[in-house]
Amino acid sequence: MDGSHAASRLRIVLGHLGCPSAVVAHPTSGALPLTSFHPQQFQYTLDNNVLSLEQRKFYEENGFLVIKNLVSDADIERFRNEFERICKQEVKPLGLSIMKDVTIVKSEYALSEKVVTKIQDFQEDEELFRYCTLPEILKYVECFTGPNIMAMHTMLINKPPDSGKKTSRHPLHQDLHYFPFRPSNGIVCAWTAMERIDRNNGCLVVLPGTHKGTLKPHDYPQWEGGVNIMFHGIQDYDKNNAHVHLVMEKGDTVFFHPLLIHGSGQNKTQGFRKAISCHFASSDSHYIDVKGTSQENIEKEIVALAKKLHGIEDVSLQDFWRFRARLVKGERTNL
Ligand SMILES: O=C(O)CCC(=O)C(=O)O
Repeated sequence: MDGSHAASRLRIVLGHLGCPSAVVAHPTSGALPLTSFHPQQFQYTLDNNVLSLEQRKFYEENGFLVIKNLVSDADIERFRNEFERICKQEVKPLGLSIMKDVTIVKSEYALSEKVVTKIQDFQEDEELFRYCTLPEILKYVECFTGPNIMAMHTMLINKPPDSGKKTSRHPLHQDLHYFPFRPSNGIVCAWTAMERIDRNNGCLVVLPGTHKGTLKPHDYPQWEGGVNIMFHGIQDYDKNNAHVHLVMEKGDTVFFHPLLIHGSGQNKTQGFRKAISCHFASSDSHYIDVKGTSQENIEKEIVALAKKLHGIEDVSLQDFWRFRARLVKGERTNL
């Protein structure tokens, strides 16, 4: 089936449904050594005078960069308010996915902030989508994607207090596993802490330098307490690689490469730990067919879910991404 046709059909089907689908640190640039870096080898960042040389070297070497205090309190307050409105179903943005923790997914609890662990695909929610268009975010994104920027994947993560089963953890993974577009160096995630986030409430943990490796096979981890839907993890990685816990204050934003191995810990507090994020890609990127690759398992899962929830058939992973993708700067040249 022609991709753009499938994507527009998906849009129509979700339009008919008209409701959310019930699916389911701070190390600063100075904190890690820059020993093995050679200036002539810039391959993960572009020339545009936004990053200092030190920041650029840091990203090249480590695959992530934290920018302190980037998003204002006022904007974060607006994102919080909109998240509450979505949870109360006062607004029902088209295409939005609402996820619940595996320990409560089958319970009768009415939708509320205490039940929703993540919302994804808020591209049709004007208020939340503002995050993806903030000039202060795009200024940094452009250092990795270049001037033609697509917002590909949006999330607001509301990590719940752990029930004791450790299901609030996010297993170590590489985001590229979910993406059928390349090149990987033209993709970057912006992830903003909506409050102070540390090891107590489940901060991000990153394995510096792993963006230089390849995409590894992912699958559900064998966790006793259960695993959340789509939380695939890497089966095999170098356990000796340094693990860095990103302690971040409200408004701090980390930009990271889609091959960087990362995850997040348990939320041991009684609060709901919030972060907002978007994966951006250069619109000059291209889609790939993931059949026959390690990404085939995630394609099958997403396609099966679409069939189960919306009765949609004949869609590929690419169709979902075409449906989500929005131009936020420059020209839509390809994606
Ligand atoms: O915010 C988190 O806990 C981690 C989110 C994450 O890594 C993801 O959803 O891919």
